[in-house]
Amino acid sequence: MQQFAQLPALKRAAVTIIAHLTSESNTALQRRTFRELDTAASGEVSQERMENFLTETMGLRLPEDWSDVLSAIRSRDGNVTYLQFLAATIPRTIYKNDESLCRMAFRLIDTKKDGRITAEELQEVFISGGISTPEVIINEVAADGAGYVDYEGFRAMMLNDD
Ligand SMILES: [Ca+2]
Repeated sequence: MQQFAQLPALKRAAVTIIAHLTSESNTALQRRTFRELDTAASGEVSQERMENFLTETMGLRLPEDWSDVLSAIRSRDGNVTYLQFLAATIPRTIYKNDESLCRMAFRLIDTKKDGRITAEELQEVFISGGISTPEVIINEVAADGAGYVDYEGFRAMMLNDD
């Protein structure tokens, strides 16, 4: 989860899409963990519940940048949904080893189907997520001054471990 918060925003968005697309057999452990967390079966868990689970049940120490981690995965009301949890905990090998998932995610964001993801498209696709700085997000990944991310750049971003 700590690593998830440090990913470029475009990659976090792509991983969230991939978490949606990947088969359930790939995410059985995550599903089980979330079910343990979500005792009310409401599909989301509170920040407090998440913290208690990690520290008391799992015996972990919260990372120093825990507030960054949380702001990367929680929704506006402060809760963490299953999809957000899944995106933050999905093993990288799932999309590293299965390029078709990367292609699907790229195509979903490239709404004009011209092989380039632009700030405008990012805004369109994630309008509900309230992306306020699509240009910044694109330029974080795009080649200098290009203003878009092509599939090659997208794939490289997904394979990059930073
Ligand atoms: Ca496009």
